[in-house]
Amino acid sequence: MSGEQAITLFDLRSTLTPQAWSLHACRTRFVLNYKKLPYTTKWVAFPDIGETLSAVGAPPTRADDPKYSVPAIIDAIADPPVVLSDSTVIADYLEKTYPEPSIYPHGREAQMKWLDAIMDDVIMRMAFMVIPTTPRYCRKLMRSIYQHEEVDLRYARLYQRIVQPTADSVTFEGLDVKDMIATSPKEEAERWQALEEGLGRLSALTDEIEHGDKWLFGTSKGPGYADFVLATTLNWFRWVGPEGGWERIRNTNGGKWARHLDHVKEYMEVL
Ligand SMILES: N[C@@H](CCC(=O)N[C@@H](CS)C(=O)NCC(=O)O)C(=O)O
Repeated sequence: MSGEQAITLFDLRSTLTPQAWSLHACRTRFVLNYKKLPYTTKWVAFPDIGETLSAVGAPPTRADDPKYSVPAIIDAIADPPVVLSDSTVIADYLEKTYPEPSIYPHGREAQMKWLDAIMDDVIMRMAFMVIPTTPRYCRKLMRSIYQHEEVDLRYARLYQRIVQPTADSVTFEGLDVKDMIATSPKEEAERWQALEEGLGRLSALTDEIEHGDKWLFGTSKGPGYADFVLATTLNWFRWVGPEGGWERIRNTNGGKWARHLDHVKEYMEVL
């Protein structure tokens, strides 16, 4: 299949190997890999997301600035090509257009309900540890990409809300990032406890699902979309979360989370 008949996935550029780490874009990559769709990744630096995506006609994902986010895709297999953004919109489109194998075993509604549980029990709890540490990490990454002053300034302006986490305007999912930074060992311990409780609750939820031996939200035939969302979440924590954080949780709940990341490896190729 020629390059023109492939899908382009817009993802965040980084100095990691492989580069992929975006919580949301990795969801799309899992779906593309699982459905064996031909694709290439276009790596976009965080400050260039808006300019790059508006230029290709990707729909904005937010009403207010910053209006654009990754993932976005251009499906050039379709005629005319289809340009989309937002991980859930893209997942629905890929499922409808390329139905086999399905990412929605147990039905879309069930997968979305489990996605909400992952959000409440894991993402929001991890966010208190990842978001406050990511700015430092992003800045280091970006400095190594951008050398000259002009771009560094541009980056600083665009990233104000995350590179200066003490600024009043910094929010994540409606939370002020400065309130997310633990200010005492007691608070730090409470964050860990909240995450461990959340993981415990999610673990109990997965035990209620008839999912076969391998997948937590799928069937004996294959994974479900929530398996991919959980995997991107665990990887996010592992790659850009607090130092030693993954080691602390990987073997909780009977080693379920470490096993899960082993299982998804086959769909983690970065093309
Ligand atoms: N609702 C969107 C959210 C995507 C999102 O927040 N992506 C982040 C990277 S993980 C992003 O591009 N952020 C750019 C920004 O906030 O300026 C989705 O599900 O795709």
